[in-house]
Amino acid sequence: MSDLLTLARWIKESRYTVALTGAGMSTESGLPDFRSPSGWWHNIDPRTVASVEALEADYPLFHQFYSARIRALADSKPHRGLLQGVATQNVDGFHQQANQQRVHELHGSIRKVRCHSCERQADVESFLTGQACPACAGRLRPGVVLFGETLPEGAWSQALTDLRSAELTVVVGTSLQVYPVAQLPSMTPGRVVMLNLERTEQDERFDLVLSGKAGELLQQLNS
Ligand code: BV8
Repeated sequence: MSDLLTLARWIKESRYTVALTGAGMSTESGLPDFRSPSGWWHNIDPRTVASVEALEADYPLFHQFYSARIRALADSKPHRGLLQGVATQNVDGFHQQANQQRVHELHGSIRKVRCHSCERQADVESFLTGQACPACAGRLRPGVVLFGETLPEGAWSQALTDLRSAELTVVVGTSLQVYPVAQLPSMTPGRVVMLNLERTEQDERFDLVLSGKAGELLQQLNS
């Protein structure tokens, strides 16, 4: 039986299926991932733009990087998956746009902006136009989890709850290089299937590894 048919059978058998997704889930929607040759930081250390240190030491570079990320959203739209509950590292909001229920945003959202100093919410346009916080003149920033910051507690505990009760977890489009999310596939008692373009260091652990484009494979499973 082909691997795709095996996965289709496992999905049918599973009473609780969860997906753990990464940037590869959005490349077919038009957004680059991070670590592929055309990714946002193929040739750079992400900590130089996506960390608290970067925000504090070189705000113009930080601002330029995240403005480009926010602008890229306008040219992209989600493709539909077949998944029931999703723990995602993605900050693009595409799972919700595709009407997915129970989405746990483990790395926050780039569609929300807040002040880095007083945490007051601001609108995305204020960030894009380079304004300071209207309340305290602090630096505005997107609501993503930068390197060195902790993950949102609610999203993390809900993702853990889902994974611990999952009979099947499908890991989609992630290099699994960023912690603590990279540990999640080992925290579920159920079957774990990896669906990715490239091999990852954790491939040996999975019950099944499917190589290919997420959008195409999920489409085939849907049909
Ligand atoms: C923290 C900002 C506690 C947001 C991002 C343990 C060991 C070692 C290091 C650490 C550790 N624990 C913590 C760390 C440090 C650090 C870390 O993980 N470092 C790594 C790099 C070594 N982690 C942290 O700092 C985390 N915080 O642990 O807090 C703490 C705090 C202080 C002090 C002590 C403890 C915070 C992590 C925050 C990460 N934020 N960026 C943004 O700008 O978006 S990371 C960035 O990577 C994105 O957020 C993204 O979501 C994430 C994961 O990337 P992927 O989604 O996997 O993307 P990637 O490009 O890598 O892979 C895509 C894959 O898809 C590829 O394999 C490709 O082949 C495939 N693909 C492409 N197209 C398709 C496809 N597959 C299928 N179909 C396709 N069409």
